[in-house]
Amino acid sequence: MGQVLRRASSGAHAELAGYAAVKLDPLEMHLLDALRAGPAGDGGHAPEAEAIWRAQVGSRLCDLAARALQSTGRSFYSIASAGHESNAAVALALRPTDPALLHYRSGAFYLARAEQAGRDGVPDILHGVTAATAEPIAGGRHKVFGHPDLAVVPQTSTIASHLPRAVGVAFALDRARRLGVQASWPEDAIAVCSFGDASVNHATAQAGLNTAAWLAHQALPLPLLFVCEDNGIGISVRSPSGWVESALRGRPALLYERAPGDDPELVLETAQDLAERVRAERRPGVLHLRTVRYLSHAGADVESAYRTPQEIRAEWAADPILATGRWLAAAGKSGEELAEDYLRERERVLALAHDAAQEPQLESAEEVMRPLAPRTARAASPASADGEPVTLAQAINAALADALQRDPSVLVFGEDVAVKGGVYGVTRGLQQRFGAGRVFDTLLDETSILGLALGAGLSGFVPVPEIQYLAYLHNAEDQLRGEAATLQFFSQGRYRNGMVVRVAGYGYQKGFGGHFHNDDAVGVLRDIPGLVIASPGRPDDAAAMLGTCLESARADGAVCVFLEPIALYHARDLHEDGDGGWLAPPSGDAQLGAARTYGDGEDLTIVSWANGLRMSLRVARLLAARGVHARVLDLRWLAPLPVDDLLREARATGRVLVVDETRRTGGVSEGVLAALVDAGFDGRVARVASKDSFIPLGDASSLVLLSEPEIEEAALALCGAAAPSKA
Ligand SMILES: Cc1ncc(C[n+]2csc(CCOP(=O)(O)OP(=O)(O)O)c2C)c(N)n1
Ligand SMILES: [Mg+2]
Repeated sequence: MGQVLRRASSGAHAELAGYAAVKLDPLEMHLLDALRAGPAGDGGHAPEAEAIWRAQVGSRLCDLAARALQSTGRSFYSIASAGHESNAAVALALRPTDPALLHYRSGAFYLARAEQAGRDGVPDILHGVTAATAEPIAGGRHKVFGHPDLAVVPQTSTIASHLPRAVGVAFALDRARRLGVQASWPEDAIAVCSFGDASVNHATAQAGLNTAAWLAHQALPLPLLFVCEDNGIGISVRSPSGWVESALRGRPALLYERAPGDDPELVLETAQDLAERVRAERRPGVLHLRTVRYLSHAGADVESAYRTPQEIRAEWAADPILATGRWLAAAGKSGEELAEDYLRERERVLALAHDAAQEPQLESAEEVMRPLAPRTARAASPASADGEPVTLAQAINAALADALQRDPSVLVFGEDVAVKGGVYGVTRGLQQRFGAGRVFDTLLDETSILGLALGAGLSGFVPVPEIQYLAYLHNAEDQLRGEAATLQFFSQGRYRNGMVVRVAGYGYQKGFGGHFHNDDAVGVLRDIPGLVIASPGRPDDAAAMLGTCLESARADGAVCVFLEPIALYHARDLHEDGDGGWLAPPSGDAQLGAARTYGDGEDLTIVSWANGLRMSLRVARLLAARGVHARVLDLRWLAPLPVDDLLREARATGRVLVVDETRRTGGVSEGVLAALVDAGFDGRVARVASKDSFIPLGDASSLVLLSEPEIEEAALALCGAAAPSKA
């Protein structure tokens, strides 16, 4: 029996050191006693039970090793999979190439899948626990389950935040096949995501489940297996009896099956049946896996504060390892053999834990940050050179058409983008031209729109989702911040989700719409590590910058936000009515992170972007008439800020006025001023910005938005010239 259940033995036995003495946990003692007491059956062969046993025991022992390491300060994260280990059977019901986005208690799933692929996953988990650089996916940045060769994509610890992405992965699977795009997964793969019972209530989980059902309701293919690992509790709060089932069962478009975690054989059978249906019918299903939770919520959680000892002990009888032991016993293993096997594996895992604690951790900020999505100074080859002069909206439309034409993996989607062509006509005609497979309307949920992009980007597409207004990005922001921007960081670039998120934003819509259509909150984007923020004001820049963003998404996996000034979409003129000064052919050159300079005035450098650029150019002309010669620097990129260009133009005049249409607090000008100070710029500096207010309806909007007279006044003051008369 030992031969059947043994893994390759580690040479680490010799280094057991202090860990050899780790006392048996009462949970282990119960397990061993119960195993030994069990009757042996008639004999036979149960290879799946053996594989499940190995994964379950390995996972449980990793949990216990994490505790032992924590007691000596060598573990940094000890949230256990203990009690959930029947999820190993779910892994066996799937293929090791099926993309998996796992719950933090899916350790046995991970080990079972690793073994399917011929890998011992125990060191992977232990290296995660000790934040060792040897950990195969995050390299010491987080304790996750993930591996590039196992199609296991690492997840953050933000509960349920991976469900919208999982929907996106499943969506991409069949869309890739339909469009002939090379996907990251086999054509007949299905996606799987697991999560806890309390997490079902989270808005993000609801978004994922709802979007899956919304797609399936329309008979769109969505091969996704949701696995709810229901231990009945979320930290200390119990899920109301029957609630999880009613919340998961109540969606007719989703298949639903439940399985008891203390019957791994039934879990396997149920998961196999359900996975087969999901695979064959290309429709989503929910496996409701009832489990127990051992070893408290996590390391620092004192379970006795909310559960009685009797209650805790009562769950020991439902130990999934014991259940698999009984399955094996029925196939002829003796209880003593099983107990011995457990103890031998215990010794091996503790030795590996000891080894893991000796492994190096990350040692420099540079090392930590290396896998952040790179912001390479790329520039797309300029689009059609000498076209007709067009508006900003037309230029973006042309650039999208160009991208769709050139690259079959580009997808354009969002609310109202397809049939209507966007609220402002920016995507008009694209669906007719490129088809509903590539340009499509989504449901009304920004979290799900970004989730589709996250999954599609991960699967080989270059998604271009649209967020209709900046104000509506905020309720979905974690999908960008916590998910999109972190993927390369937590996977050392082995998984990527390059995308270009188009967002319509900023104020100046002549009183229309109030705050929710005139939002200026870009601070929420500027601090996201690795995120690229492009914000063009002019048509030529917009086309070129969109091309650059797409190239960065494709080549570097860059996550780009393309922030479009609504008020300039249809602007034609710059100084006078009919001058056509804001029209330009949709060509140009826009290297990532490179600003653009207008004029060579030597008295003052005005630094701005988007609506502020147009206002600044207009003010510069007024200033010239008063003998003050300004040059205007269009930042164009809010992240990375074009610091070199900024310094060059600042030093050329010695005076800088930052014209910031966003709010004074948290606005872009704070970053510009800080960059000047950091670089030791010793000239004169001032800024003007919009007020720290939400933007009201009607004419009152002009009371809080930055105006041209304010810019002019500040410029003159900075240059020591007389202010214009207010007449
Ligand atoms: C968005 C978010 N809110 C709160 C938390 C803190 N938190 C971590 S685990 C957890 C409970 C989750 O319970 P459940 O979904 O049942 O999973 P379980 O831990 O029981 O497996 C909470 C509240 C979090 N990680 N993410
Ligand atoms: Mg729970």
